[in-house]
Amino acid sequence: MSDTEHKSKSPVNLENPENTSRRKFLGTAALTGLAGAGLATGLASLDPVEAKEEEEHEEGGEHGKYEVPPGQLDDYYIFSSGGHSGEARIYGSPSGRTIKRIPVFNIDPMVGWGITNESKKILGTKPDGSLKYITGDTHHIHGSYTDGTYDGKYLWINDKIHGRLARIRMDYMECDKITELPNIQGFHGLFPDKRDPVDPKINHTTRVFCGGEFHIPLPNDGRDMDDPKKWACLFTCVDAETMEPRWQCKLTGNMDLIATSYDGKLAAVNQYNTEGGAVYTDMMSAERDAVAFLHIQRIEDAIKAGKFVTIGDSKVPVVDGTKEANQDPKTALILYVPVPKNPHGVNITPDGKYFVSSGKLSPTATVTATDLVYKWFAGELKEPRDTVVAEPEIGLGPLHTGFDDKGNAYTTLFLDSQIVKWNIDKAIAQFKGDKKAQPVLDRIDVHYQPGHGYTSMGETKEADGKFFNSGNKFSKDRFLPVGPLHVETEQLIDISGDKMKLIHDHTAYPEPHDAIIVRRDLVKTKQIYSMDEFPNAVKNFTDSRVERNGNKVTIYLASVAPQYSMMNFKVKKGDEVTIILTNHDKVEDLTHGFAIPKYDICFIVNPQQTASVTFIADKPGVYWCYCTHFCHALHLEMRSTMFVEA
Ligand code: RUQ
Ligand code: CUA
Ligand code: CA
Repeated sequence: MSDTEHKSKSPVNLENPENTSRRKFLGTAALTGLAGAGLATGLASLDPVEAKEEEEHEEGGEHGKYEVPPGQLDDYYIFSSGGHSGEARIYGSPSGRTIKRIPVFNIDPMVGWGITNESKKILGTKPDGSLKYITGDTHHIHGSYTDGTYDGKYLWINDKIHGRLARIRMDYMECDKITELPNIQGFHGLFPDKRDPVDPKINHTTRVFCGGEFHIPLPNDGRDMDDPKKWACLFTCVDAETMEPRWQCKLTGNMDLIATSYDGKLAAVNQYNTEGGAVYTDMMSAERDAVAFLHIQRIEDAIKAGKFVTIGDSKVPVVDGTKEANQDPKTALILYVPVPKNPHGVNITPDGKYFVSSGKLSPTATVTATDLVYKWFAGELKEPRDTVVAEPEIGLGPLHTGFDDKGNAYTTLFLDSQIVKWNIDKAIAQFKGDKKAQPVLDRIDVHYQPGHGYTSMGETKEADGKFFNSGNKFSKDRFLPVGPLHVETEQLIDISGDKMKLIHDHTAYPEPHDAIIVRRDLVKTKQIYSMDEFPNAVKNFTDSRVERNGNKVTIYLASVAPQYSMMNFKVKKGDEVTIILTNHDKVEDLTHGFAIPKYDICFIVNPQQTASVTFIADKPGVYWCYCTHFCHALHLEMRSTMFVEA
């Protein structure tokens, strides 16, 4: 691609940010039926040709400035969800290079996730030993906090399909625990608390909050199937260390995304289906839905006081957070703040003062003040809406908001295919009646239909105002055509100046949602395992052996490039065979693989790691076990032979 072509793809017509032609076109189409029809028209009307024309009069771009030359490292990690691939991903930023894919809910034969006994134990199995689920849908990934910023210990990520929460330990960047939440379908938003909600001395993450999006009968065992009025959604609090659910709370309406306050005391959730609708027309019937604020200490006090029920087989206490049960602010567990219909996204400003939720079907963002939320809980405000301090019009289809360090917000506009930069103080002034206040400062086109957007360190008190990443849901013409399935576009935007500048596009295999941008100095990984972490490690080469116990056979194997510790081993047809392999290489990056043809075995062992597999030797014959991971000049020769005697 030539230099001029690069340049033509940079920032937008800023002369009159409110009125670019495409925006107008889409805007009118979308507004004609802001709900269902509008969404459809807005999408269909954006054809690549029209978008190209729009770019002709764009200018700017200092591409080289952001390049990460060969041998240089990126300044940031981006930890991203992988959508219905079921995985998590790590990119470097600003380069956009993919550094790692972390299998979580999916199977990954490269590393052996879902194949080794260790990973199966984390994933969960049926009584016959096969995996309970092989699918997952990750949307939201967030890190653990100490003192309001990332401490590099854990990441948490959701599985929307089966209602599971997974934890990734950040030293090895591997999933170490998965918890299935009871009585949940459509587990969508999650957020860790930023400090203990109850004990002010504990200034790090202690709990992870999980929102339930789909109403279901409680318990979902065949009862109440014809009576959606009885279905409900639960909010779940999971212990950050043990990963056990601590409690659940029943809400009126559903939960979409979650944000937590910097003082640890509040969790906010946006609700698009306060109607409790079972079909989408019902879900859009109310003019207003809500952002709900959960008072964590009051909920936990209620549990201590025994005011809870349990549901079905679950032992987890469930408190009643419904509207009817929480009329008196002074005792209410939850504040429901009405906001324009079907909101999406809720995010807190880095100074902790405001929660911002977007309209989705309304061209507005709603700003709620944290201190006013506490005033409501103290009984000092008349109406829940009195906590709202601004509701600026920002554009069509607003979804997610990121923040810089200067009091500005950056919101993705799905229908407009833009990012809008707006100032929170100006929005508040406008809401108070200042007619001259212009909250919207800038707009930039993105390609196309952005879903998530997030800023560098923007979910911490150390927001640095350098970058915004736009996670676009449609790439259309941005990359070489590869058949019907398009890759997604992630676009990096420089937000350090007055005007946003598009830096580059990178591809993302479908389909990332939320992500966080973390300064690299906050992440400290270990490059080599410690052999002691594996109770089953084959610690000495001389420990290599075949051990038989009835028809159960254990093969103790070790590896040092380019060989396995046994040239061959023998088992009998019908044996249950467990192979334990410890990699004795200590050199960083010296990973070995282990594959057995026809037995569907493939996994790796990183330096000093132990992994094991168990299978039934049901096919007699000679089977070459070989190293799959390039490790040595004699990598192809690195083999062992399994003889299965008939
Ligand atoms: S939600 S755009 Cu999970 Cu916005 Cu993905
Ligand atoms: Cu060991 Cu390749
Ligand atoms: Ca609704």
